[in-house]
Amino acid sequence: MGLNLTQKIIKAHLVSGEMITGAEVGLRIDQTLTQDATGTMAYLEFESMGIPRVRTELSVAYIDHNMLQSGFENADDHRYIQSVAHKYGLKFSRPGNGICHQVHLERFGIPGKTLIGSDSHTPTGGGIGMLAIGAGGLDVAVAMGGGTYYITMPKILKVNVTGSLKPFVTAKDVSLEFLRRIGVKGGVGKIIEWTGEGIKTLTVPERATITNMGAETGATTSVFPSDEVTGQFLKAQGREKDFIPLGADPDAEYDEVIDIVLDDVEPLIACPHSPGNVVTVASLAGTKVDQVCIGSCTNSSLYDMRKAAALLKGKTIADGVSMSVSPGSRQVLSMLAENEALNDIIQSGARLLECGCGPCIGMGFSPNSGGVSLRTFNRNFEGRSGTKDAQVYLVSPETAVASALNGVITDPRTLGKMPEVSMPDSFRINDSAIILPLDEKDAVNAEVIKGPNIKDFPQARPQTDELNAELILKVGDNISTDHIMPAGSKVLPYRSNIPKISEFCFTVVDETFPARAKAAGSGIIVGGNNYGQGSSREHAALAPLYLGIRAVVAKSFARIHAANLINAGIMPLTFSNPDDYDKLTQGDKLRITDVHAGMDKGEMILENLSNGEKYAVNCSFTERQKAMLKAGGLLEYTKNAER
Ligand code: MIC
Ligand code: SF4
Repeated sequence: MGLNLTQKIIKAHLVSGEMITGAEVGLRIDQTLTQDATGTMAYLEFESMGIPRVRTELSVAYIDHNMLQSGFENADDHRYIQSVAHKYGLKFSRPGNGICHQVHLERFGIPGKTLIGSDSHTPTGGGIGMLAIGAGGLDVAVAMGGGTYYITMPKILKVNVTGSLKPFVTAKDVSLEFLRRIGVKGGVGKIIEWTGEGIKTLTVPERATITNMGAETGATTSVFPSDEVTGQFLKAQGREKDFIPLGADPDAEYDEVIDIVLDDVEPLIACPHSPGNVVTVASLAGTKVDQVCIGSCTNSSLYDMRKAAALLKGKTIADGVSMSVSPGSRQVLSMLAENEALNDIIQSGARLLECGCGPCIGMGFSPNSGGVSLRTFNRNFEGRSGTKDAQVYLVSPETAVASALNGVITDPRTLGKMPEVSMPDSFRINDSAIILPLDEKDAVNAEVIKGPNIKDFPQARPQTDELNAELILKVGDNISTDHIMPAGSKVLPYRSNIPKISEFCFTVVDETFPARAKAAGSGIIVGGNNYGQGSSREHAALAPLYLGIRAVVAKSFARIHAANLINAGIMPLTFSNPDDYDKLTQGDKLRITDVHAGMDKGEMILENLSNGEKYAVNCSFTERQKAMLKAGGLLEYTKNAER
């Protein structure tokens, strides 16, 4: 039997385990990336491991998230990361050089390689046939040190693509169609392989939009084969030497198959407050729009920007609309500037923002109160934009422009004829904003620069055999990491200061949580389905750790967050009977005895001392995870293993 593409890449990088669905596999990691909002923690963790030099083929530190510098904090973090990169052998992508995923795709990604990144949209690299996975900062730190990265061998879901997209229908609409079909939990435990005749009609930026937004289904990652289209893209980036053809064997097997006929896809829109709330654009036509944003790692390629510019050409956006355009990289911006495209954007009345995440993570450009914001981004969780009552919708660049021009949600097919936009034969190559590290011998004495806002990460606590804790917070389904550890321009500057950032933990849901948790000293959180969906930010585990959280009991967990909890020494436990969720009340006094024996059995008993009830909870941890929890997290476990 032949292998599918995922199996081929995993097989070539397998360090431990067998490729059996559900089993733990250890992977050798070729490349890592970090961004600044998760990078400071990752590098503090890396430094504490005492390894003199990164041991990957390539590690890149990007600055793209915390770009507004309204105080010293973000600038200090940038300098810290730059100094670490310089000393420990990483490439450093300066602020303004672009969003990590876009730049990595352009300049560094290689088909068939493994990449982990401390950002959940790392799967963007799957657009050129990489096995690219989002992970917590600590996992990335370990991989930088040459350590193995562990995942549960996922099911492989094949998406068989046929046909071609109609004018004004885009890869973003394909992503939204996919989300409409499988939902925000539909990809959990799966890798999504895009294949079939239809993918030949999709350019690399379009493929990258699709793999990027696969993250919103909860999938481990998404991947396209490396074919002629990939080869052309790499050649145009002056990187033909990085190209290898790579795809599934003709007789490869898959766990599931979904068919997508591109001709049948329509312009779609995800409604507040979930990327999975997808309806047709036509069904919302006429809804008044206050703000439109084009950019983010989903839709900021040169291809997307050129399409937006072509549609804006000679026109002016509606009076009631405030519009931003943030190109994904310096390369994109500079190529827009080479012809009239940039001018077409500027003349339309749109505001040009710098190349970075910007409004996507609430780093500026927050909507007006109650405002309707149409964004070409990938997430619209409540409050993420920085305005709690904003109504954020996710759309394609085409729908965004059509709506900006009319001032109301508009099906872009009403715009007439789609102007011809193509991919360039060669991109403008200028890597001067990538700073190279020092030579190993010069690096020995190089200084790491730490600003006063950079504090040590919290010490994890080993899980003892008996846990007594209060049910400190009970939340519902689909709690995102944006609920647990909000972002935005006011909070993000504290990403390197866990004591400070923990004051914002869960405040979107309950403002009293940080103080109550800290006072209790030992707490348990109870959640519904898909707890921790969204980002990879390990702060959503580190801040609860700092506040005394010892376990989270939920109906189900998102992959990266569950891994981050274990890395931080917090137990993610699931209800054996989901109905028991209803029997628990915030404030209950809880106890788990025989924690260690329970870990071995895969089941523990959660006692509710407030009403005498007992509930079974699952904990199917691997041997490695058990050892981590007993040691007090991944860092302690790694240090113990080295001793
Ligand atoms: C996001 O899109 O949610 C982020 C901000 O890029 C996060 C990382 C972070 O919180 O720093 C992600 O996707 O992992
Ligand atoms: Fe940045 Fe937004 Fe992409 Fe996250 S989703 S990496 S915040 S652009």
